[in-house]
Amino acid sequence: MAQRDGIRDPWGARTPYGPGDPWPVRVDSHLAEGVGPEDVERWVRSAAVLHSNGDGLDLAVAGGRIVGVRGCADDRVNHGRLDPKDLFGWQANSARDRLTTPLVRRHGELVEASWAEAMDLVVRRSRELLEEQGPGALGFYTSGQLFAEEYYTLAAVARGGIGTNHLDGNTRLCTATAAAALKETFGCDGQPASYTDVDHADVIALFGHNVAETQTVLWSRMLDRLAGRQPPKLLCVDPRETPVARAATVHLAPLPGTNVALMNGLLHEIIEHGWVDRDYVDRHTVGFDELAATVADYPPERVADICGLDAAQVREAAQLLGTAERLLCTVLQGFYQSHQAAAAAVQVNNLVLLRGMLGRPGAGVLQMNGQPTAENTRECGADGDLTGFRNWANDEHVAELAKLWNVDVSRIPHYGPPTHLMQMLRYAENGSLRFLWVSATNPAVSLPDLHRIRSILSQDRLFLVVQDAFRTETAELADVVLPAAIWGEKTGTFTNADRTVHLSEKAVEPPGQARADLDIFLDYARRMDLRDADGAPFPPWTDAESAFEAWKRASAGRPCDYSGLSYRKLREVSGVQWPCTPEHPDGTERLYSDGKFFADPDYCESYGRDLVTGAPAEPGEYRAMNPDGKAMFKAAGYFAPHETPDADHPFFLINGRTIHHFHTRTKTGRTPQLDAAAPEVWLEVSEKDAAAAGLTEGDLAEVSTPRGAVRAHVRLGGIRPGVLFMPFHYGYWDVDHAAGKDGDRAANELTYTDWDPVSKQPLFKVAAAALRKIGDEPPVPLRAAAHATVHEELVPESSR
Ligand SMILES: Nc1nc2c(c(=O)[nH]1)N[C@H]1C(S)=C(S)[C@@H](COP(=O)(O)OP(=O)(O)OC[C@H]3O[C@@H](n4cnc5c(=O)[nH]c(N)nc54)[C@H](O)[C@@H]3O)O[C@H]1N2
Ligand SMILES: Nc1nc2c(c(=O)[nH]1)N[C@H]1C(S)=C(S)[C@@H](COP(=O)(O)OP(=O)(O)OC[C@H]3O[C@@H](n4cnc5c(=O)[nH]c(N)nc54)[C@H](O)[C@@H]3O)O[C@H]1N2
Ligand SMILES: [Mo]
Repeated sequence: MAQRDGIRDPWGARTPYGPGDPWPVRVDSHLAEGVGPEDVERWVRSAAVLHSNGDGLDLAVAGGRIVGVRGCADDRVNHGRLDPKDLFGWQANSARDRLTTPLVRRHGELVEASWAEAMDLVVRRSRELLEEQGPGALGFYTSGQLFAEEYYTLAAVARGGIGTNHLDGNTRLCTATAAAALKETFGCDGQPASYTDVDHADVIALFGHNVAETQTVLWSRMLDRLAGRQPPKLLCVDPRETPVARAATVHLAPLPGTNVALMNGLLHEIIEHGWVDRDYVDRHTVGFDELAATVADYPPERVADICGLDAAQVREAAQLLGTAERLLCTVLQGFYQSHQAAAAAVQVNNLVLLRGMLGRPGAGVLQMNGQPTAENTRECGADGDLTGFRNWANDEHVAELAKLWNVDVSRIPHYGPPTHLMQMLRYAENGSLRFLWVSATNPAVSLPDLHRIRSILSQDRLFLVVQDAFRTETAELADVVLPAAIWGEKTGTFTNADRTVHLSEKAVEPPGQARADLDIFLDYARRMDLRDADGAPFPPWTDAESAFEAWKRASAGRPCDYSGLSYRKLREVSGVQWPCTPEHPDGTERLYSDGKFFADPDYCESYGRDLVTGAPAEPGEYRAMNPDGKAMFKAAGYFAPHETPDADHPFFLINGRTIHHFHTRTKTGRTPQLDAAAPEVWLEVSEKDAAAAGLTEGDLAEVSTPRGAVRAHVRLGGIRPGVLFMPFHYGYWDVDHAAGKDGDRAANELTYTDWDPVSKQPLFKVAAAALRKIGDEPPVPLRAAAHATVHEELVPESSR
């Protein structure tokens, strides 16, 4: 078992393979300094928690502590490999500043309290508000990082117990657009393709997806194909020169916010050249004529003009897509968080439908997830849909859920779609929402327009409960802070971006009085005395395994069917893809291989929305449009973003991730190797723009938008001129507050309050900004070895 230096060598050694061959095993591991394999007392099964890839791993335990990790050779996702964050990030579990007791606010200060005191406050405020204002005064904002059992419990508590419609996850910021795009095209959420499609594809197209830094093990799989015989060709669509762009056969760097125009141009060419699988389209889809009519207006010249590209590049990309035999497409935040998010993501679905690239090896679409358990938030109904991908607008689905929970159907709010987060914040801002319980997310850094977010969350009239493992920027604003056990300290299941379910087992005790989120939610339900229609305690389950059994029943017969799974089975097999039923006990590799969809009017999760206005379709309209439950082409014209560069703010500002950090760095900032690799925020500027602003590498610059100004050191290159990029990871927990630096470090000081009309996902990646040099300090050397290995790594010749 070799130790791997994931900083110096982010993707590890190549293990080349050819199309259709099995991806070779390569086991990565890292043990704490001074710990050898012989010192490990137990290996405990889990999977990676710092992205959505779902890499199977074992936690090494010695002396009651986690002392390392090892990839699982037999796991279907990673074949033993681990990502740099996973090799080191487990050290954050034993950070000295973990929360170990509840905190309550007294005379303006957060002070330690017992669980009984803290929960009494939470329950008292809940009851007062229920009595005074009703359930609509209470809101719950959860995560994409808990376990399925925990989301299912929270959904039952909020919708079936309290009866509020205000429950959403931070998946709203993350994969609401993935879910929306799948619902628009296939009538239901659920990932069509499988990671194994990488093994077979001859063209892989990545749309706004920097897989090399955000799902490094999946990128290793792609690199291994690129290094083997008959390598696939890559298309990369990203305004930056990411490692993916450098490996690509064709790299399109469109202006930010122009994805719909570009996609329409590509579809135009596909139709124009007859690269359409007519038989597939005729048999399995509706809506082709409308799509063809819309994209007819997007010839390559017009598209090139809108996107800032050459028409020849658009043609070249279209040819690559149009002549592929096994085309795999992936989509992520460059589409989901940009302008016309859902409309753009849907066009990628349209591409695979046009080409008949679905349900067979190497062909398909991965509308990616980001967080480790975002899929579960969606399935369990802890976001904008009802449990089990049920349709809130279908009375029979609501009745089915009421029966399952044995509660009156009127208890489950379904007068309109579940309230999305940005709307919940608006209710808090205007005072109708008075109680907000935030679990496993850090909105004071991760939401757009932070000045506004801080002012909403710090209002006196809002009772804010924060359930976290650390004293985050959000916890600082809370009335009650509840200390949570995290991954490695509790048991539960989680599902990755290609529907693979893993069991993550408790390896060590949580610190101090920290408790599993599941236990906290159930404790709240008992203290609130929530009951079902027969007066029995609700929810009736009591621990992780009984919650899982209940969730299996809730999922049975729905697309995300877990009924064939059990903890026992997940202990035997490292990763099983849903649907997994008694009839299909090994799970399901690809959806829709039989050309049948979850889109039947009586079964679908959603009746769809207008791609431009977001207006929901009526059940009757849907039935008339798609009576037989086929896949649906949906078209959208391009229109300009709401904020574009002008004389005062001449740049497009985008933001996103770097390989070494996870989100607001509560874990990776407390991991020595990762923190040292990327200790401070930076700004990526093209050489041309830097020269014009009198900036060189390492200079301190200020980037400003109408919302705020942030200071960062300049990194030159890697981005198209006119565009600036900043990582969004850096907040304020590790800056010296006395120095008065609050408000000038987080990228979200600069973003604005706006969201996609269809998915309601905030538009993080759209802003117009100004840039200037500040101070006369000598430049700070930034090109750390770690940065260089990621951004200057040579790419195999074969892939060019
Ligand atoms: N290292 C690391 N890995 C992670 C995470 C992390 O925090 N750190 N987080 C996980 C999570 S929750 C998520 S959601 C995923 C996100 O994974 P990705 O989506 O791959 O990451 P991002 O960096 O947010 O955005 C991807 C790319 O979108 C490009 N982009 C910006 N605007 C546009 C546009 O208008 N059009 C196009 N075509 N591209 C654009 C950016 O240049 C960027 O390279 O990563 C997961 N993995
Ligand atoms: N500008 C900009 N903003 C963005 C994005 C972007 O690309 N650009 N991306 C968006 C996306 S895709 C995402 S996913 C969000 C992420 O945004 P957040 O969800 O705010 O990010 P995290 O830092 O992961 O916050 C998770 C919190 O949960 C805690 N935690 C971890 N495990 C557990 C647990 O088991 N129980 C409990 N109770 N707590 C736990 C962690 O300590 C941490 O404080 O950011 C969004 N914001
Ligand atoms: Mo995300």
